[in-house]
Amino acid sequence: MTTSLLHQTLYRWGTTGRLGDLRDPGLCPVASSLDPSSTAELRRWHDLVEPWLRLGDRGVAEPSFFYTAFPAGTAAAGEAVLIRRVQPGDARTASAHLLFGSAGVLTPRLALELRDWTWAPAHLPGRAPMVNPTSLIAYRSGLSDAARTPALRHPLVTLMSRVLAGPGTIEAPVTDDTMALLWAVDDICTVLGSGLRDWDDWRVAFETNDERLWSADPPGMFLRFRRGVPPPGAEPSTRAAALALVRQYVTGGTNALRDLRSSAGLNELDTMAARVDRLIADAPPSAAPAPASAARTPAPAARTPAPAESAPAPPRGRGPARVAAAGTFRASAPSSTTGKGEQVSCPICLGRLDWGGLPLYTYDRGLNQYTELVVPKDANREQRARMTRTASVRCPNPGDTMTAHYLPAGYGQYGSPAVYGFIGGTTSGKTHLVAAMVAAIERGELGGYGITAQPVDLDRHQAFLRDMVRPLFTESTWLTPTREGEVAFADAFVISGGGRQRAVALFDVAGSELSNVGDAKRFLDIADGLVFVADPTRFGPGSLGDPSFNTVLSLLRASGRLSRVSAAIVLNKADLFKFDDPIAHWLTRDSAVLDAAEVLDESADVFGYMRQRDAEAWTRPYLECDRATLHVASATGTDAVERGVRPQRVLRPLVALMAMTGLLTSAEAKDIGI
Ligand SMILES: Nc1nc2c(ncn2[C@@H]2O[C@H](COP(=O)(O)OP(=O)(O)O)[C@@H](O)[C@H]2O)c(=O)[nH]1
Ligand SMILES: [Mg+2]
Ligand SMILES: [Zn+2]
Repeated sequence: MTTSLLHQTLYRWGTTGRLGDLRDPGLCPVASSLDPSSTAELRRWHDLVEPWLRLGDRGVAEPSFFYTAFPAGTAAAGEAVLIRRVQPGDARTASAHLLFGSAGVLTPRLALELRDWTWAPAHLPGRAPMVNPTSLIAYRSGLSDAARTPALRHPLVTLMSRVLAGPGTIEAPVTDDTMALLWAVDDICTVLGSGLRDWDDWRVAFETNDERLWSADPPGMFLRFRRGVPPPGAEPSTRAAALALVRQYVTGGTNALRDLRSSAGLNELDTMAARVDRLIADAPPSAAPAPASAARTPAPAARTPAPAESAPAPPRGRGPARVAAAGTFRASAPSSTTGKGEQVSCPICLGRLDWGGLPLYTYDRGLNQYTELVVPKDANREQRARMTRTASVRCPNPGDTMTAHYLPAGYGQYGSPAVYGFIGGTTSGKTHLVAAMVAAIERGELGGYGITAQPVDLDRHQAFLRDMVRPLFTESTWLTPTREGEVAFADAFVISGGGRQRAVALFDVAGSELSNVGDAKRFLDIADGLVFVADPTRFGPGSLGDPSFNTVLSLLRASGRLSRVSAAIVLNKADLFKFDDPIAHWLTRDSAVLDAAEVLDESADVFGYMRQRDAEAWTRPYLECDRATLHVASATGTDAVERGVRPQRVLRPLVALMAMTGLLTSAEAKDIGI
């Protein structure tokens, strides 16, 4: 009969113990809850665990936890053991504490929960009591939160890729996150395969801090953590599947994994191996979605700096267009190639248009406006080609409140644009942030990342520069508040950065009250990326966070698009908190290099900072969106703009979004925001 009580045995270094004298000194059982009238059980367990009780010459201060369950068909089938081994110095300092019993009770999770239990020292009287796990509740602590923090995402994907490659021993370095990583791996494996026919092979066994030169591997899935070993590399064939699992886990915990298990049709498969095979077969080959018909050349991160475009004189154009009227947005499906030409969506009015056959326009820099292009009848093919290369077409689809706008004649080849929106309450700093980003793009600063950007509609771009950029940068005045609660087009660029060219459109989405929810809804039906602008002056205890964040997340959840949107959370106005740790650190770092590890470090730091400032609610997009990053930035770099603005790190969230939404295709880009 199985019992929920666990036995314990204490081991101490020596030559004598309850099993009599040993020939060579080593760990001997000195106390146990097993029946003292016979040593048979003690002997049986000693023989079972002996391979893992061997000692090295030198120990380490911290204990190591070893856990395994014994598979069916072995002498101890259905039982499991947890060994807490300590050896602060040479072998004589060693002791070990074993808990063992039914594997159904002593699970990997319980083993991890008991890490901080006040384990008895190894010199109790010979008879120790049995251990009741339920009475240890006070000593058991879960790691659910730690297992889902940003810092763990990357090592977890790597480790899970190795796990999915099949049972066997995996070595990884000991870090502060070892226990949390094991927790996550166990959570994921347990949801996928607990109780299945081949579960014995896949249930996680582990040793958390193995300092010995030689140690034995139990059969099945065994994760051994050692000091100083290099981190394992990801297994390429299973990495995408691992990524999919980790994303679900990090954003939605085990509930999300359960949903995945049924939506991916895993429930009908009755072995873990078959379920893992299915996941691998279904996982997309690359982490980042690529545009529908993009030619997939593995693109190395091109780092050719782009020449800065010299800005033409400011024209007398119109102000930034508002697209507030209902019906302006036409939720556009991804572009598809039709018989007569490509269907693309306009990045400015977001309407769908049939490409081809539209009259051509050219931007007249003297007049600062578009004029119809008349190609002389006698122009030869070459002249005609040269003229049309720089020509534009007028979008045939403007909505009722939308003024005429133009797209480059070659626009049809860019497919559907990447649509980004800026979300945040009134005065969170959206307008200044967009302005600072566009100013940086105008100065050619994306070039440092190997990205070039050309404005889509010169007329509109000039108007944006005149109305939204120059006042801030040239006249050193705060921008006047913009209208809130509606979706406003800001600017659009054609981006190339390794991979094919693609248009990016920036929209200023919402204030605190999304007064025009219908409009926001339509926008969110097509948005690929969101910049959540977090205002640190609003952080504090008791706050429910930014209502616009919450509304947008609810709308996305309702439409089932949460998993298709990437998020960059920007801790904005960082200049106001420049002495806070870790803000100070990140403000001093701004190299134009896309480094996934650095982005992750920054995300983890900002996440921690927000928690420390009682701003958990602002981290929701990170926990809920498919891919997400957190950033430190300041649109103006100062509270005293009259003395000049110095934007800090404003392009980093934008570049991260480009990576997360598949515009950048380098290996590094694919790791951003997972
Ligand atoms: N110190 C500081 N203040 C900022 C920054 N960006 C915006 N602000 C302040 O926040 C106010 C609102 O900014 P705005 O961009 O209009 O916010 P929006 O309502 O979200 O578009 C501005 O008038 C400034 O006072 C920044 O980077 N640093
Ligand atoms: Mg604004
Ligand atoms: Zn349009």
